[in-house]
Amino acid sequence: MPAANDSGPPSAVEKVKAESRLLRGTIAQSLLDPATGGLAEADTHLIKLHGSYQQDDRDVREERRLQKLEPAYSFMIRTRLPGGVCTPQQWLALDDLATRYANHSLRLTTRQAFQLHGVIKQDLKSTIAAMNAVLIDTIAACGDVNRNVLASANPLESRLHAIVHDWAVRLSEHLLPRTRAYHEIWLDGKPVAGGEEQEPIYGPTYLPRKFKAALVVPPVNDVDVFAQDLGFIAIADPDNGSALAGFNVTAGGGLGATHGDAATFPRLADVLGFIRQDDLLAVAEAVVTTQRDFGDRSNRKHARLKYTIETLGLDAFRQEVERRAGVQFEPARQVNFTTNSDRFGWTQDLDGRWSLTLRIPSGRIADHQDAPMRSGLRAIAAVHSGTFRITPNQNLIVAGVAISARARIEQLTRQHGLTLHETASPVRLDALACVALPTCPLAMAEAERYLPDLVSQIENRLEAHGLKGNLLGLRITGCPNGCARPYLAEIALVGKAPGRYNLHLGGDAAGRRLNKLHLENLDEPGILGALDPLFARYAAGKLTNERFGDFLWRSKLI
Ligand code: SRM
Ligand code: SF4
Repeated sequence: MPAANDSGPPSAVEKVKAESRLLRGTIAQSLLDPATGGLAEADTHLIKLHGSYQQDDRDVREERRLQKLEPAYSFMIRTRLPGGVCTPQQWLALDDLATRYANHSLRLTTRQAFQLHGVIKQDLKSTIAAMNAVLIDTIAACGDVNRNVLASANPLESRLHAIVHDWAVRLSEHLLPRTRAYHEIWLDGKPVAGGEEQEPIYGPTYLPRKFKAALVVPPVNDVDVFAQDLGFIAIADPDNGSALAGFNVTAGGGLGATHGDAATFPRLADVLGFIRQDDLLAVAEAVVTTQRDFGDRSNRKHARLKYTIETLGLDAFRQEVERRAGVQFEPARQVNFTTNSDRFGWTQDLDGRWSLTLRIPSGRIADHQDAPMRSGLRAIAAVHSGTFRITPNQNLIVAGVAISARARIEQLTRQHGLTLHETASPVRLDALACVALPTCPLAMAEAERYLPDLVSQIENRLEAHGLKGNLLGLRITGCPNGCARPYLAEIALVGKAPGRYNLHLGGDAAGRRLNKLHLENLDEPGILGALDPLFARYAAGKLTNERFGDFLWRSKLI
């Protein structure tokens, strides 16, 4: 095997990690510094591995600059929640923290986690400690480590879902950092004596870049497995559909890109082959350590596993993983994915109980005048005895509802405007938007705040062409980093500048195909003007049940 793929000296972040004493840095001191609402520069990198980002309110950034004030610093906190499952008690605790310390909203993310926004430095420790008190941690939710592990959303749906969910939890635990820094800083844990601690999987500088893993149960590809660094596609036993034969393993997916930099690109994962389920942890660890040793530590824009695989070559990468894991990949098994969307409304679980999938626009749980969603979910949590499950499409499943409780929960959803799953158009139900402004420092344009209006405009155009009830996947992000996985959507808008977007077209309905850049730097009239004639062609020429993205490719319109 060739040596690591570094293209120059280690990046500044590598130096920060190396000098951090396993993620301690000076975070504890930074938290106590009254002179600023922010952290010391090096600590802003390290705190990500503890599950938090320093941000500032971009809506008031310029005003504060003119007043010669420092930016309005606050912190986003992200949970680690393998497969997105929490209890009603945990829900109520997070909801309470949103009121006490954050901006009165909870944000469900595209990786089945919660985010709190707007927590000030003085409240950071209390908030993280309160989360841990209800057994929700934030370690490794962000930063250069394995992040929250995704799993197909409803473990109660079949025995296979339950097995796969258990594997997601085991994988997440297996790849957790072993440093005690988190406990020392946030939970008043006793300091560890020098030399006692080790990071057996990561080593002292962790990974070159973020790392993401997902497990999926076909035919629903809700986790968008081909967008992940590492994926496990569950293969049912051919003789017993509720038993797990093993997994097809995928590697090297990733979506982040930079406008105008052809060396960065979205990439679908390759399939490495099939493994037995007992080999999952060994294979995962081998992929992680291969990336640890061969990933580019000099250029962070070239440091994800997808670039490591491009540089090494897929065969060499596969052989290295086999050697490290002591596992030979068998030929991949046949798999069929039909959709990457959620299925809304009530479904019955394996054990006879019921689950209700609710549409949460952009995953934002807040009280709006016409839809007091947060209050509604709090009321549901107070009477619910099952679990809540966040989907990778930012929606929410009220899971494991006893038949006797169904009517009460149904009534609460109606009282609180949680009924979009019954009233919204297919395009509105499926649409994803990343957070973007005002909290995301990388946003070039609006996403979450623009989505409702944008969808209304697109609904009008669809209706004009008789396509009102059509299924259509729309995703929007405020920059090319891809947090709402836009490059897999039939229609995607990727922020370029305030009010301006690149238009990508042609993803499929199941997250197996990247879309294509169609037009650049469009304002809203430009976007609608580009889509309108394509909708007209689609209405006139589509085959029965043919999706818009498929039609565009077949008709050579993109
Ligand atoms: Fe993301 C950075 C939000 C899922 C690719 N992402 C960010 C940051 C932290 C901005 C920053 O670095 O300062 C955003 C915080 C905004 C805010 O105010 O909350 C952010 N990403 C999100 C979330 C909340 C979007 C959402 O609307 O749900 C998702 C949180 C997931 C979680 O719970 O862990 C989120 N981000 C994703 C995904 C989708 C996925 O993982 O399936 C991707 C594309 C897949 C991938 O990683 O390739 C994604 N986020 C990025 C990137 C580009 C990485 C790259 O390889 O270039 C960045 C920028 C970076 O890392 O430098 C980024
Ligand atoms: Fe921020 Fe860009 Fe991610 Fe949107 S896609 S949350 S704008 S980093």
